[in-house]
Amino acid sequence: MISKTLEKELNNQLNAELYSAYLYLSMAAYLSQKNLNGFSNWTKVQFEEEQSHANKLFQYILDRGGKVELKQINQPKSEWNGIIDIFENILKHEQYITSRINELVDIAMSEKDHATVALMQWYVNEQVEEEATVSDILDQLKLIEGKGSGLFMLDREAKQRVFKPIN
Ligand code: OFO
Repeated sequence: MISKTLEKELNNQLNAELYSAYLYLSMAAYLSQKNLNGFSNWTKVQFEEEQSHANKLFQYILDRGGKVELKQINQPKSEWNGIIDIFENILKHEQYITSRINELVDIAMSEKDHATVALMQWYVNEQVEEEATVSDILDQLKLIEGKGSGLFMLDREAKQRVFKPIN
């Protein structure tokens, strides 16, 4: 059984992951409208990843005898100022998610809830990977000033991304 505090925080994180999914889906639509179909694919794959992050929490709360409470998902933005703005926003968002995950680890540790600490460790590692990937893409986009043949190449590369189910 998880504590009421952790149950609430895990439900909040479930909501945050669903919001992340929603945000990436909104970005996928915007990028498709801008004919950046590779990056649209990239954010659409991220949308799927975020859903799987949410699902992992959903299952964990249930496995620990907790109650899943689905809250309202905030409306994401639908307009950005081009591809660099998109990736700057992604990086900022993922840094925010990382800070939330770290807080959850702190709470789980203070409660000596080892199972939740172990679960959250998976998210800690995932955030390191996400932030690194997004920083790399952002650096490359800045290098080519988000335009021209460089953008065409990066967009083509982004089209190769495929969703890999997590365990
Ligand atoms: Fe769930 O990792 Fe991004 O937000």
